[in-house]
Amino acid sequence: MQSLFPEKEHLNPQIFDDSTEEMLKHAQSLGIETVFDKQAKSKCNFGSNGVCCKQCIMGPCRISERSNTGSCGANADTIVARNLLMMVSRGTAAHSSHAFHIASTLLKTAHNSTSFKIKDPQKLLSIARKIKIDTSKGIENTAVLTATQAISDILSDKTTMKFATSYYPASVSENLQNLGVFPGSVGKELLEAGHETSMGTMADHTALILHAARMGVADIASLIISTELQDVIFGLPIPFFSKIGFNVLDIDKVNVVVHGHVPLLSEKIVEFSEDEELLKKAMSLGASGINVVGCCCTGNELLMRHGIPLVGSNINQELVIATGLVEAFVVDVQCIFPNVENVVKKFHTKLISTMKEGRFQSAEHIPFEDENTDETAKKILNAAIENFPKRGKKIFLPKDEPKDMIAGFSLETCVGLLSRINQDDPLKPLIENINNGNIYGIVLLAGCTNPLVSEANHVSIAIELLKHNVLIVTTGCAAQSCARAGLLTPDAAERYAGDKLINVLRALGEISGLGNPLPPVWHFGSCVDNSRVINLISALAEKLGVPIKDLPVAASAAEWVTEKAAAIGTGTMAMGITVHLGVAPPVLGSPAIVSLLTQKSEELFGGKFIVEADPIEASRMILEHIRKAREKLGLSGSAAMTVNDSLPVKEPSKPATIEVETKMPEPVIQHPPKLTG
Ligand code: BF8
Repeated sequence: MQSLFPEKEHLNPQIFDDSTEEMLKHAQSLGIETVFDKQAKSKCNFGSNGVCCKQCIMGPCRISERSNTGSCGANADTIVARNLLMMVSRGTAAHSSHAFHIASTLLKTAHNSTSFKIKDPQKLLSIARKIKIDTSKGIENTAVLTATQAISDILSDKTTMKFATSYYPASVSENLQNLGVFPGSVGKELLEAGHETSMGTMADHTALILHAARMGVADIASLIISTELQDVIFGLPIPFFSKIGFNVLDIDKVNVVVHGHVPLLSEKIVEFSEDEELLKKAMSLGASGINVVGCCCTGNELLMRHGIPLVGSNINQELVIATGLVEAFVVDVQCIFPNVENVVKKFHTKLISTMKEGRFQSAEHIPFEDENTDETAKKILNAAIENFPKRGKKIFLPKDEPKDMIAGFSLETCVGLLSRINQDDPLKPLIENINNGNIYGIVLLAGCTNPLVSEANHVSIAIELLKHNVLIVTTGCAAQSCARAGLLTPDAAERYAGDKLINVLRALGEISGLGNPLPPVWHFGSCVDNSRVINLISALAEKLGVPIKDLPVAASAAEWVTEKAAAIGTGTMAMGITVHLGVAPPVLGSPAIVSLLTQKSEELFGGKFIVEADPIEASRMILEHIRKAREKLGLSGSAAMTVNDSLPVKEPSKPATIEVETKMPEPVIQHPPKLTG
């Protein structure tokens, strides 16, 4: 058979984890094309620079040596800025549609018309107090008012989003208001963006970029709505031990993969996977049980609240099916490659779509409404069980065992843990350790895994920064990369954390009851849960009384792929956080836009984009950014460091300032009720 990978170079053995590479070879042997082949063949360089315009039928036009404008005279700056605003808008539409769905579900749940419950009334009350909603008329009424406010933030004709004004630090809101980039409702922003980017309307590239920033800020508020209200319905994340890898699929069980982002139905699939009737039926057909595993962010959501194992991130989705072990591949919305339709045709796997926004020509569509999630979950599990006897002989799993990990961090987890040190002022120990340099800075590793970049970048950056005592928090597919590299384990703390950070992790591990250091990389959940990190950073800024832009923090999206990542990155930057991108955004065709995003933005927002493909150089740039922030705040340990400094890792030079109580509380990290493997 002709190889699908005639140019082996892009399969650099260093850039894939062994299991992914093994699965890729297997898929290749079956003649299955995946994103790895397709991207190399399809990528367009004009589009990459952002100078392609498809706004009207005089075109499509592109800026090239032959013409420095489109047919209408739109120059590269206008075209690039318009394209970027449209990209950020689509990402925001995806996130706010998710937020709208969750808010509607909470509203219906409060009216008792779903089978969901208000699982965490305390969280609901804390949200309501934050957005200044009356809580005096009981939980249901508070839920109605909170959900209604969220819906109004998404769809009404307002001038400010309450979830933004209430959650962002005052200094951020004030700066955004002064710049005229504080969002009205998301719907209003989307409407105006659609209008401005239509042919012959906005031709001021600065105004377009400022609108992209405003849209990004609205996007972050949408993330906050989704995360906060999901916690109300499903409960807060709990730190869990779990596993990641293709081998979380179980040869003896009915395997159900849940993939996408909106966890409403998948929560029910997990719940009913333990239903006695269904288990009996599975056993009657020769299976030993039902095994639900997660892909992408739906997977992250279930991991955070139930410890459900992860089978893979965005670049693994086709390969998961190529194991031949998946009875049902159940998708909701976002980041689902249409190619999964082609791959399932080679196996017995049923592709089941469940939401009206995410349909596929040949998938079985089993839609759910909030009112019928129980029935839909059971129907899907039945379909998976009945498919088990049809499993073929083409099954394959890589050699490697799944990797262990600990996940389930959030602002509440951190405060809960730290309150065991200082009950009255839980953030104080964290701040003291940032002040004295035991924690040199905090960096968020976020975003996707990209087949062109592959997986090394998140991991390489994490390892470089950890050596320099930077605490890593992570979300989305980036978190899964780190997990597959074993960075979400106590062993990784001993191996990679710098000589000061390790002390902090050991002390926290002790107070958590883990008996080992905490992992040096903290999994904060799905991409929507980037809001948890924003909330943590906002809490630190408010506690210290400094703007976010002055904190020794940064974010990195080393392998970003999607419009949603563009929206989150833009919003994060506008809030004052410097964001590293490992893949250039489609703006290089306009030096003016490049300058706006990488330089001028720092004057306006305090945050800026750093674009650097090389992970080691990117780490150096991030460290330099943190060093300057520390210097400005007058914190210790601000001397310049290079990533090549070989820092001692094991023995502490100075004890961390975390005092550990002599009486150990109960462990906070839990084993999930069931784990495969
Ligand atoms: O929202 S990291 S590929 S799965 S966009 Fe998608 Fe990117 Fe993965 Fe989750 Ni986020």
